[in-house]
Amino acid sequence: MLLAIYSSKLFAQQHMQTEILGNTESINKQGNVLIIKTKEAEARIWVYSPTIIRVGISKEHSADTSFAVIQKPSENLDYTESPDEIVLTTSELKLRISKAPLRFNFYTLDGKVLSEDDARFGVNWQGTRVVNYRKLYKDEKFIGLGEKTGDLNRRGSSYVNWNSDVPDHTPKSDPLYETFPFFVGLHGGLTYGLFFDNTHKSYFDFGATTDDTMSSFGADAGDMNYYFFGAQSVAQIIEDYTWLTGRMEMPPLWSLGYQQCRWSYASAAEVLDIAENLRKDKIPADVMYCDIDYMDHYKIFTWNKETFPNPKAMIDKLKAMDFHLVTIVDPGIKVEPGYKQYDEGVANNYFATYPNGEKFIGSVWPGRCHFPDFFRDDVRKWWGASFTALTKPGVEGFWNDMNEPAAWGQDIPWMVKFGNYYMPEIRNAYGMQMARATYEGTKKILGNKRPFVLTRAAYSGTQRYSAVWTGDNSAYDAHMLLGQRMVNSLGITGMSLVGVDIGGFSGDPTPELMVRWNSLGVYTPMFRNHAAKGTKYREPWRWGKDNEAIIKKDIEQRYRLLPYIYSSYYQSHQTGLPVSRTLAINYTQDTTIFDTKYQNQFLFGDAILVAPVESTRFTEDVYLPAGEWYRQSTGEKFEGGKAISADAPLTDLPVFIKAGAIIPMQNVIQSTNEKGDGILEINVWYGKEANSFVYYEDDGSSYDYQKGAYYKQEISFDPTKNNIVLSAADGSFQSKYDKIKLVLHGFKKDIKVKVDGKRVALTDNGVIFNNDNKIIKVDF
Ligand code: MIG
Repeated sequence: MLLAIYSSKLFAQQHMQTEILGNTESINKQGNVLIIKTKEAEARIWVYSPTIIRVGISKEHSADTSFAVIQKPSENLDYTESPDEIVLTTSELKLRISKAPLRFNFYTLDGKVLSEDDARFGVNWQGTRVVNYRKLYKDEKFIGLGEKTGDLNRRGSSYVNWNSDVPDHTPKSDPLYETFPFFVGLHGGLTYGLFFDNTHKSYFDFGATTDDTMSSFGADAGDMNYYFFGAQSVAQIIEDYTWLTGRMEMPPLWSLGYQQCRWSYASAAEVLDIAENLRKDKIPADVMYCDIDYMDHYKIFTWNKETFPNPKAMIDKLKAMDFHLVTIVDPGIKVEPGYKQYDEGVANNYFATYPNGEKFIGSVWPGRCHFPDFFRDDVRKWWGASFTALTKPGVEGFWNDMNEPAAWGQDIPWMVKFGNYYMPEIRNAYGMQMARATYEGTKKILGNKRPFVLTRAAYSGTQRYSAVWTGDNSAYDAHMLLGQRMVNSLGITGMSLVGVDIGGFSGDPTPELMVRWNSLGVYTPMFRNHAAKGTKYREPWRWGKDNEAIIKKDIEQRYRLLPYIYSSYYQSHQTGLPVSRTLAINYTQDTTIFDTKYQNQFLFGDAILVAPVESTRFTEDVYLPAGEWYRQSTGEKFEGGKAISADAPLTDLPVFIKAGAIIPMQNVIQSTNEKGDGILEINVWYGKEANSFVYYEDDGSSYDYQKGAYYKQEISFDPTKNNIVLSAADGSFQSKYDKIKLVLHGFKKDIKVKVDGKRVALTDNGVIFNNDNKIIKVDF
């Protein structure tokens, strides 16, 4: 008898159990939360906004914390109850909850299905592992998840989130460095979003392995905690998601210029030499980087006394040439008594430990290292204050690397503790918390100056603190295209300021690939040339005179476009809409844009369509969505809704302008410090439909814009009224452009133009007038 009980226990231990969320046992409203209990778990439902409903299903209801979410639920919670179901309604959405078994099904107000639980399996557990199976619709597509390999449409693919250092990853590798558990589903002409806010190792399957009947998402542990977004456009879903998780502040203008990096410029002399060369060859640039070799034995917050003997003198010289310096920091603090950060960290118990309290040691660049516990407020403050070692001599940008966190061997023991958390619970948020510490600390030190922070590892919400780049890519064409898809995908998940290593980190690009990739870099939100140790030098003049001329011309175009780009960042700051936008944002229902042939194309800001092209191809099929388009370089006009064959020589990436576009530009300057000729060139491309653009400007470096020191002007084009109107500017900032030049593209040849009622002659299709900060009306 005893033996029988004993062996059945053993049996239970050896075999995994599956528990499926069962029947409702009680329903309770407590304030603004609806609580539904079943035998297995407890579900809580909150309404965050009319288009955002949160469902939290938990076995134990641990503390309700989030690294991502910055909003509180609303007070509204309206529902009705019948014997079979609970129906929760907002002004935009309906959530029908079936009671037995407990399942969650979302509809539009007029009853169209957005997303339903799989009636059989819904939410279920195996041990601590929790999964939600949802119905998969025949035509359903999926986009999102941020930095992921694969196609734009993620249908038929599965992914894992587990922040990892993956040098030499391929266009198929997964997981990579960052975790953004947010996707958008598209079916039947409808849209919805879903954010699974759980930092454990997580899993998404978009019909890859369930005979095309279910999609699923889940995690190794933690709650089934998700936010459902029911807005009926991808742009509105992104706006809602970034309302929930935060938006970026205005970036320093200099960070939008050309950035020159290498692992590593080995000495102050070399850094200065590269900067001087950029100026000598008149290649516009704003940023130089120091990678890990500027440090003394890779000790964070130190300088190598031999190779960088006088950092301030070096940075002063860079500043005199209008360069800003970004330096790298890694999380690993070298175990070395006498080293300030080590001593302070040990004295205050700032480092991660084993369960017995012993400090964890992992090996990285400095050798044996401890790892700061960035989940603690006091540790973040300490880390942030340490940046004075870099800010004192004048560093203004802070590059956070290796924060997955990486250690040689790559698998930090799961029993390592960060405060009360074991590593697997929060690994995916470590990099984000490091970037947060860096951002909050340097912002405090720099006073009213905007720091630039760049991080490799990230979690949802990182846009509040930092830019990201896509890690160690490689110098071949497929990687260039993959990088573009990742940039576009990161944009869906709230990350607007995003870059890839232009040229490919590992390996050596051919001159053609370098030139091509640089021309794509013009239209990459963050434009940084970077390369690994051991590769050939990558700077614009290393490719022969002819190639240098192309690279230079393309970088000049980036600087010409900065007024448009900066205004696009203002949109990201205001609405969360990214600067690089997959066509799935504006042309969601056009199935052709998901064709793998066209899936890398994107809109850069509102109106510039860019088609990435491999370096070995000199004509390319480009799909132009509905509407009319102009080739930027030739002005040739095309009817959209079809693919065209576009010339694509290395000198001319296929770039198209949407009819009706309003694109503010400026003359070529060598850096964002330079004032230029004082003329804001507003390009209007004729179209049949009215359009408007919000032009935005501020000092580009301080937070005064948050107190009204900006210049904001609406520019509208109306072909039915034959006019273009510039509104008076909003805000207290004085524009740096004292003249405006209006340039008309695609208008009738013999057009007559009046500015504020007075006839003026067109020169080079343009009219020029003073920027007196009053309404200006141009009739044509
Ligand atoms: O183990 O700092 O992704 O951009 O140049 C490699 C050296 C560490 C990885 C980063 C890369 C950087 C490199 N780092």
